[in-house]
Amino acid sequence: MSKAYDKPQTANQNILNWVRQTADLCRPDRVHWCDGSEVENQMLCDLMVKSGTFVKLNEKKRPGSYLARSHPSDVARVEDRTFICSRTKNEAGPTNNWADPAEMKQKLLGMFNGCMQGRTMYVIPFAMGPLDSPICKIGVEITDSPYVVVNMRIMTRMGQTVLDKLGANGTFIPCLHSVGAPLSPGQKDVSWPCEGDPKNKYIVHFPEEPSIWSYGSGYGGNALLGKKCLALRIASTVAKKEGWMAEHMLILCLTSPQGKKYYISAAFPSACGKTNLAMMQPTVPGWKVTTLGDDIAWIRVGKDGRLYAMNPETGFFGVAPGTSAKSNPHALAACAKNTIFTNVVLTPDNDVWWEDMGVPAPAKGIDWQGNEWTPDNGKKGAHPNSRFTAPASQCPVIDPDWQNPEGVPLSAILFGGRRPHTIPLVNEAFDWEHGVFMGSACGSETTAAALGQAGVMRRDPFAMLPFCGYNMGDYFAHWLSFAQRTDRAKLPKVYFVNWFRKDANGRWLWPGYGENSRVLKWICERVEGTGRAQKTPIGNLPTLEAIDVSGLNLPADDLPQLLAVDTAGWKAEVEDVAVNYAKFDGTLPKALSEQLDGLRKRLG
Ligand code: SAT
Ligand code: MN
Repeated sequence: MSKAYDKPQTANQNILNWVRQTADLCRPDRVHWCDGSEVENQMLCDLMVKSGTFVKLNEKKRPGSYLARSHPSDVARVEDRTFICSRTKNEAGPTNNWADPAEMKQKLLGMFNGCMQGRTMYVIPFAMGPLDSPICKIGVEITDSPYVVVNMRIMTRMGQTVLDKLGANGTFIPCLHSVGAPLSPGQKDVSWPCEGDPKNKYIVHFPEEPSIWSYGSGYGGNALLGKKCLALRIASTVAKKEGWMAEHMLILCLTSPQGKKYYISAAFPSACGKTNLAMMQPTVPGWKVTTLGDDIAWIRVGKDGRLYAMNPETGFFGVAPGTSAKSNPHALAACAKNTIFTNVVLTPDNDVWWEDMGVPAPAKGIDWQGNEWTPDNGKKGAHPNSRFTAPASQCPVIDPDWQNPEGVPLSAILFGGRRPHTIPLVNEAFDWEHGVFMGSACGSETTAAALGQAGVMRRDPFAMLPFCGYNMGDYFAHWLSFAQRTDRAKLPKVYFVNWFRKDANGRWLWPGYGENSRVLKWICERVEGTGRAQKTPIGNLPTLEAIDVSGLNLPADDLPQLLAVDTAGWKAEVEDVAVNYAKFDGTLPKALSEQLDGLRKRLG
């Protein structure tokens, strides 16, 4: 390790003290302060190639890019090992794992004691949001994983510029991470060190402090602490206090043939197509989509009373399988260089491949577990939650305002999920309260983004079930409060969309991807007051002629099915939402139980 980087370039006593205390606790062999430079990045990548964590990809085909393979037990977020340690259980609410903060801290102090022996401790100063944004938040992640450092460099603004911004007196959110695999003297390291026992993994949030402690996993949202831990769980608690919102949403700009811009944010659960929608290539002639973010939006009331959304991240941590020239050409372009791939197939020419990439599988390759693989061996080559970490700046349709410190004014907010039945293609809320009801009633089939069974329908309000850092009943109330925080007429219109409908035989009813622009076009027309809709018991649905399906060759029956009100299905939906609402006994806002009753009555 180059000595030149070991000297902290900061006079901030809070950071210096915390780093010293943490080094005393974790007892690493070395401490490295990350400056975020190109030289440092290259040094770490070379180090990981040497240690076997990284495979350098073909420099001609995939410049500056690497492949990592995780331990088979460490492939996704661990929701059952994620804790919100607020003062009381009630503050964490019925949807979070809670543990007493003092007891949890004691337990963690024991686990972190000596946990970095034989390793280097990296200090990563990082910012979520442009440094000059009024809601920019600064964190410092301490980690023993160089893989985390190079990923954080893509996903956040990281390094010396952040220390400079903090100055001597600035405050930051401490984020402590360890893979939980100390090395005894002479012990040989493995390519993906982590805690082997799933029950010893801990992703812990202390919202009072605030601080984050993560132990045992090196993967994604468990380890890149700026993302779900800080920018969603902790930020949601800060946002509640400060009067803004931290949401699991993409942000896109749709430009009409007349050149008018409509900014739209959309909340879908993990691995339900946020990245694809954020970068979509519209099939409707004359319309254009540009991308501002694919996962997280921080939203606040702007000076003009409209809601402004800002992406706190600088990269995409996207699901690889299914990403193809058809589904998302711009994501493919974004990961053409300077990208880290995790758990995909290595091809014989040292490039990457995954299922449904839209190119033929290599005759043989190395699968995500490091074994020889052929397309006919009956196993998936890439893990279903394999990922690419790519700089947002490399997306060919990145929006010119994606780093605007003020964010962009929202015309519409979308909610959605994977729902094979009942939920129509698109449904417009009657008003803000009905829109908040729609968000609170979100459900989706589970995906491989979290450990556990995929394909099971669960309620995932606002796509925030795994990410809300406090009592979700209070979170619903916070959403409702925006009707009082600004002039209602300035609030974005709210929609529920569902690209995942199937017919009785399991056939997809809607082609999705770029064709979703047809739905977005209708939404813009509604914003303008020109789009046609009919009032139904569940919301304002487009009339059959209102969605532009020219050139689509949709079977005649499909659009009517996609836009029908399935009364029996909706009655079952209402009762299922009621079961979920019952969890929030005491904190469920009255406005939402009234919404549910209203819907029940309208369905007859
Ligand atoms: O949480 S991750 O960043 O690993 C991915 C996701 O679930 O959205
Ligand atoms: Mn996500």
